[in-house]
Amino acid sequence: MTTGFFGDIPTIRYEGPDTDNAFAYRHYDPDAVVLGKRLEDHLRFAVAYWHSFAWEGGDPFGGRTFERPWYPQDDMKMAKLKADVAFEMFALLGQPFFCFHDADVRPEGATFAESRARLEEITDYFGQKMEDTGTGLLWGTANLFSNRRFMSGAATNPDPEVYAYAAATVKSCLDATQKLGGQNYVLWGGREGYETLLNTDLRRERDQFGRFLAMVCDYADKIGFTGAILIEPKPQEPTKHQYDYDVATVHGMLQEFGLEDRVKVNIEQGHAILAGHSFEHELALAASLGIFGSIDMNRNDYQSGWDTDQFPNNVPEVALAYYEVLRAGGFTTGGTNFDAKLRRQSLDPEDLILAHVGGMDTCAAGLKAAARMLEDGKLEAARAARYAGWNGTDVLSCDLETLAARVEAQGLDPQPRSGRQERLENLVNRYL
Ligand code: XUL
Ligand code: CO
Repeated sequence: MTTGFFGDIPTIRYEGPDTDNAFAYRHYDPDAVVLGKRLEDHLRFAVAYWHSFAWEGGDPFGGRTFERPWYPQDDMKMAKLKADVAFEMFALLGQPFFCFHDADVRPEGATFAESRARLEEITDYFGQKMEDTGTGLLWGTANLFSNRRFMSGAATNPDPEVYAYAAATVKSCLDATQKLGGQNYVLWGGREGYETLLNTDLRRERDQFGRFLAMVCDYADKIGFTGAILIEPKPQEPTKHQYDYDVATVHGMLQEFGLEDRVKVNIEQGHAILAGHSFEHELALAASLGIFGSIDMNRNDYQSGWDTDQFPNNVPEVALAYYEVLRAGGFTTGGTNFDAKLRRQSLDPEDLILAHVGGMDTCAAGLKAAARMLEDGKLEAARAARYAGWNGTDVLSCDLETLAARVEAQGLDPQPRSGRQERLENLVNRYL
């Protein structure tokens, strides 16, 4: 028996690019083999529980626009109805994974102990449904930013009791993630940052953050959590300045705290744009630093300058992102989480389904284009050719004086060569 929430919306299947059926995949054929791997195993799609089921359609100028049978989200009966509907959607879409925060899945209790017990109850409820449907958990995480107790941060809060409360919260969420076989655990520094430097001790807050992260890793090791621990960089919003600004900043912090081999990153498209980078820049940098983990796939509205978390719909952009993912060897524990929400006028259950259908198709088309770029090899050959001069040279092991002497002795007069950017851009367009 189903909840009936999705009415007579059929299970979404692959029908190919020519179908006229809105409720079908045009590009996402989970079983199609690309570069020796099934598309489903490449993309590893996940639904973000918070945007799809907990967010009520509010914005800074107005409240809830959606009507859902599990509102108000204040008791466990509603939490279970929400879970029933969520798993119905995973099944309709054929989504292999989902992701959640504690706050998305259970109402907060009157005490911490009650909140924890409720999380455990819903964890068991999820566990049964995951077994029945074959859905996996891509990652779990803690919401350390919505409740007013976290208004000045969690690990970086000036109040040690909040730090302790955040630690207890992360422990309960790691336990839940472990119990559900989660493949990663994500820490997004929701309010780890500052609103004004005038009241902020940067050194102290940074040390708190480092200690907190080390504690999380130690506990993950202790309980035998074999998934990856991921930090999700974001430069600002909600705070004016977030400490996990971008991939480079996070890598610096990890090195500072000796955790660069233990912690990786979950990179979100919109956060990359807010930081003044492209998504592919953040992906390529993380891969080059050995900390690439997973992605949150959405898009920002390029006019708003805000993290609008829209479903992806731009194949060329997505293709460049997956090109970096494939160059990095593809996902291991990571995957493609749709940290994307409907627009607040998209009221209907079918909007929720079609948003995911479009997002998945965009990603599938992008990944296939990226695979063609890689398979053809022209882009990588051009990159290799650009650096060919370095093959067999000892320049990197010389000192300043040796090189100075060599330049004069050999009369070196290096001639500039074209970077051939337009040629490469034209080449990319051929695969799309
Ligand atoms: C916020 C954001 C979060 C994280 C998980 O911008 O992206 O939803 O993905 O806390
Ligand atoms: Co995100």
